Amino acid sequence: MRGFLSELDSTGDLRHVTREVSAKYEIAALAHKLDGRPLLFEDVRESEYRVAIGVCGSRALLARALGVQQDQLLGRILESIEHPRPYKTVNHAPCQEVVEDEVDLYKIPILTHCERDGGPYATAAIAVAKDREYGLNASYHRLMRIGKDRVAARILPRHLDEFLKRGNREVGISIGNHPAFLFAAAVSCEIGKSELEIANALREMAFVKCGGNDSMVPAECELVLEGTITDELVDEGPFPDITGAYDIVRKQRVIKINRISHRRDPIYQAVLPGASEHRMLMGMPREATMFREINKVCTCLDVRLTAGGSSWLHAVIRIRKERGDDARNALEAAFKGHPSLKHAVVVDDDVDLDDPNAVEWAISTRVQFDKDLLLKPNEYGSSLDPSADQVTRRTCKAGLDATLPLGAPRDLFVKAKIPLEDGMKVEDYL
Ligand SMILES: [Mn+2]
Repeated sequence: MRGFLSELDSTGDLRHVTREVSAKYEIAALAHKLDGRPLLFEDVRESEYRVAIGVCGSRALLARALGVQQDQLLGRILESIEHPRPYKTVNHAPCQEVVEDEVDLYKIPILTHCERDGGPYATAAIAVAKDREYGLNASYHRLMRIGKDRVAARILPRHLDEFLKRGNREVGISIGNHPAFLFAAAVSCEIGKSELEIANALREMAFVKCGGNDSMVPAECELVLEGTITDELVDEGPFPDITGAYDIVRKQRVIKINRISHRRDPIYQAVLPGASEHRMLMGMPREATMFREINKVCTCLDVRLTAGGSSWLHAVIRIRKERGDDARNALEAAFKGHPSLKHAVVVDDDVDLDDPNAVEWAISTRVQFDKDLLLKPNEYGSSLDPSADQVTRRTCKAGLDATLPLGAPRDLFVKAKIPLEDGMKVEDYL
């Protein structure tokens, strides 16, 4: 992460906050006002650490971190998921420069974000666990600090949970990571496929073994919490999820932290819940899987999970229409590529899917609802949609075909062009 922050500094894209701020609400409040922009807080009242937030807060930042153009992102991501690359390991690593004599989580500026939060929460914590057969797995777990050496961890029934059932309790929790690792850890792939290798395929990076267990963490990360997942259950939450609305309180496991190591002059990293960084990291891997599925049935040019749909529930799909049923097939494929998807609109290649007004324009001028609306009642949907049945997760999904019928008189549907506008510089006139 530190190298990427320097790159951002070199172009003036990292905002430094030198004024003293509190880890309780104040950092979250400013980060919320400046959503999407990377910030470095240099003077935190409660801690010696600096705090970075929003490091990967936009597509432009992720593209820059991975060294690709924005329109190549989804392709690059799919390539790394399909062709993970074995990484180098090192014996000495910056993240182990300083080993704390005593574990004390109160020295770390774990932020308190929102009004009703159950406590201070680590939001950019990536836990790496090891299994003899499956190898190393990396996944995000929000961690609520409940003591000097204890956190409550939200562990969904996914890979870490499966590792636990197989008797693997030791984790290396990495905080302060390069966008490539932040992104790779957010990818959902099959068990046994290592997110560490996906990260290394996105951008070469080395890993180091933890000092007190057999897990591995990125050598260049800022801070490592080595812990043991216990059987003790405590109330975890409330805490907001990707939609920005509060998630319920659940009984979750306690992780006992046994060892803390970090870089000299460490930087703690946070992701603001529900903000653009959270939405991008969680949503973009699903854009990639939708992109893959839709391209199996037609020519898909790009996919967006929209900001208004929390980068999770609503999508816009841009296709080059070649057959009459392309849009319908694209919708079905999108629901397959992202099972939590609730609503999708398919547009033609002349519509800018990053402009909500352009998408609405396509809906307003190209849709006849009796023919173009696909309703899918009683589907299994997202747990994050409060309007879905909260017990069964049943929901009604909808797709909209906002593409022109093949053979429609295109002249009636495209925007009129003003001849001199392309290449015109407004500065030459004002
Ligand atoms: Mn996994």
